[in-house]
Amino acid sequence: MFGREPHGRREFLEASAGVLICTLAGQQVFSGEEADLAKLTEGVEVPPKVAAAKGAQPDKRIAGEPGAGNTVEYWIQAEPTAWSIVPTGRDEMMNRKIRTRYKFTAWTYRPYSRDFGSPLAAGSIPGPLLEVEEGQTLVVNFRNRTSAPVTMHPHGIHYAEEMDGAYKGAFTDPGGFVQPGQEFQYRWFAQEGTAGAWTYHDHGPMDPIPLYKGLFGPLIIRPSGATPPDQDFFLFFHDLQPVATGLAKAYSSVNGRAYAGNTPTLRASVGDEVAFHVYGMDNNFHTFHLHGHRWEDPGTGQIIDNKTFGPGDSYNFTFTEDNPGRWFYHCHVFSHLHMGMNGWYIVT
Ligand SMILES: [Cu+2]
Repeated sequence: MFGREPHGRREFLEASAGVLICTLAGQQVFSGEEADLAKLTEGVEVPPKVAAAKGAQPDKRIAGEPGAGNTVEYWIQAEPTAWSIVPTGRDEMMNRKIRTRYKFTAWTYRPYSRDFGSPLAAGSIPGPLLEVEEGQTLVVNFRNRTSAPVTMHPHGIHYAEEMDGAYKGAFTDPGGFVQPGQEFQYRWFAQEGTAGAWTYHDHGPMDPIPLYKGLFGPLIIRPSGATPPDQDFFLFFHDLQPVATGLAKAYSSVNGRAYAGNTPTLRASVGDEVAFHVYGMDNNFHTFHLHGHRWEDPGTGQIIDNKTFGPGDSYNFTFTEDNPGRWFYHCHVFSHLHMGMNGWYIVT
């Protein structure tokens, strides 16, 4: 394991990892090459409560939950998806061709119709927007078609311990260890006081590698009866590292894509009420910077145009659009910016 040729410094910076041994998924792996999750899984013991449950579904309701009829239900399957990080093959910010490889097999949360009848969309990074109002129960029927135990763990919403979707070693509940081919029904309650933009992501025993491969998505809880803004943008800032992609180089990406023209091109019109929901979904701190604009930071009341956020954060702000043009949004950490963490915001 230790006899490898070291990468050159340039490669090291580009990969921001190189061949380092690090602990991921509770085991030591080379951060500079793709982790073999099926193989790593062989070394993981099935937790006792998971083995005892034999696939039976717990029915865990939160006190105060309304009855049936006030439930929003989704069918979501975790599955491998062929994914291109740079579909145009170009970086529009620097007007250049990308010459390194940028395709890999992602793991995605893919939405299906009732009872997993048929897919509603292609698998994507991030997964589908889960939408619910305060006072409603969110039920997610989850099926795992990847090669490792994975889960869905939500932020912000209210849930019983059994619905946490987190691996906890010997204390793991069945929802925290959904094995390949198995299903689990998560039940989460959007009680009063949970309104906001949140995330859901894998929190299984291989954490964080399945998340690094794309298993995360947005969850929004709106106040009851609230009208959505004219534009609602959900942007995940995250690295796609060799340990997750098998590619030689790391990409700094927004929603699984790198470089303007590949990352989401956002569009709005003057007068629109515009809401941004920006997430940190890797091991880094990022900033959100938007050209030609400024807004009141909800936390401090200051007028700003650049905001730092960290792993697991969701940063939310709104403004009324007043400035037409072709603008950039990007992370202001320069290495991230130039490894692809930038995109267009076009206002007409
Ligand atoms: Cu960044």
